[in-house]
Amino acid sequence: MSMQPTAAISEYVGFDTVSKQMERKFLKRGLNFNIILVGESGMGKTTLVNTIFAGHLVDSNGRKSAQEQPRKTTEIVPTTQVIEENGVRLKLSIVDTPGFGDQTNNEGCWIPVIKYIKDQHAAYLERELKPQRDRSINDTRIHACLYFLNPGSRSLRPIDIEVLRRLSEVVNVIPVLAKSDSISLEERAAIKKRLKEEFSQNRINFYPFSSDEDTEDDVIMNSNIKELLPFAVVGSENVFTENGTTIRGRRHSWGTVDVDNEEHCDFVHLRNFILRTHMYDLIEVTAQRHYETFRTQQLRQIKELRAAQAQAQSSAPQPIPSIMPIMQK
Ligand SMILES: Nc1nc2c(ncn2[C@@H]2O[C@H](COP(=O)(O)OP(=O)(O)OP(=O)(O)O)[C@@H](O)[C@H]2O)c(=O)[nH]1
Ligand SMILES: [Mg+2]
Repeated sequence: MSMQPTAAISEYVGFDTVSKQMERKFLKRGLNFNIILVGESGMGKTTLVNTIFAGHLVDSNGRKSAQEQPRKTTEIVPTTQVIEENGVRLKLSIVDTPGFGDQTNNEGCWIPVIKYIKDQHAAYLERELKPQRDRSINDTRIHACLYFLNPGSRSLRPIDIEVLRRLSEVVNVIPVLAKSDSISLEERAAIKKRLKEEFSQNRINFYPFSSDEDTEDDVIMNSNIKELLPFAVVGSENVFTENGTTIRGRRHSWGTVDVDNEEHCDFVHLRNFILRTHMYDLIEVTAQRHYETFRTQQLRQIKELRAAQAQAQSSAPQPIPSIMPIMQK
């Protein structure tokens, strides 16, 4: 009996499908993405976030329609909702904070915000250290912090410097120049330039950070982003028709600002940056840089505390235990 000639054996073994396999798992699990809004009162924080996620959100004050004006935010309120686009599930949390920087004494006004961010890290660490860990931990760590700068100040105020420094140590900060329709294009360019100089003079290091893993494309993309900072934004939930086209914008006596028009403001750039180009990186950098720093500090402190306790116990006379450590039931 003669053997059939074998067809050429393919060298393809198929591990390249791992990306599809990962995608399926990933889609099934969904994704947590958490944003915090920080800045002076009335700077349009609530409005901007409603503009970014237009139509997907019911805001923290329980407003259902965009026609109602946003109310003053008075406490740190996380709102979570699951939104879905083409089969991708996003569990989105927006943490709105009351405006600050408008009181005569702003000392310590950032404390609740920093505490909120660190509390989420602590909660994650606690769950991660549990002997029986949950298979997936509900991630409440903040992945991006939108910091609203008042266009009327024209430069960084001492309070901005203080808060930005502290925030950028614990979270990915994205600075925005709020209500950009209130200043002319020339003023906007001048203020942006000035703020950029002040960021660097005060060594405020914003996301995106450079990394060894960056490809040439990443380097170019990130330097374009840095060039745009702070994003000059306009927020609006009002949709109207003008000359036959539907516009989301703000009407002024001198004309209409279309938030989705790149010539009018950087809103589209900001939205694309957060959602379309950098969302996954924001999540990764939070875990690998900010959370890791927190985790290392905490574990070191626990170790030092234990060493100090052990030392105190060995030098002090041992007390006679009054009860047996394990009680019989
Ligand atoms: N001109 C202009 N007005 C805006 C813009 N964004 C919001 N506003 C208006 O500014 C007012 C305050 O907006 P909010 O979104 O409530 O501001 P906030 O920062 O959330 O304020 P607090 O919750 O008090 O901290 C509202 O009347 C908005 O319609 C903008 O980009 N340009
Ligand atoms: Mg608000």
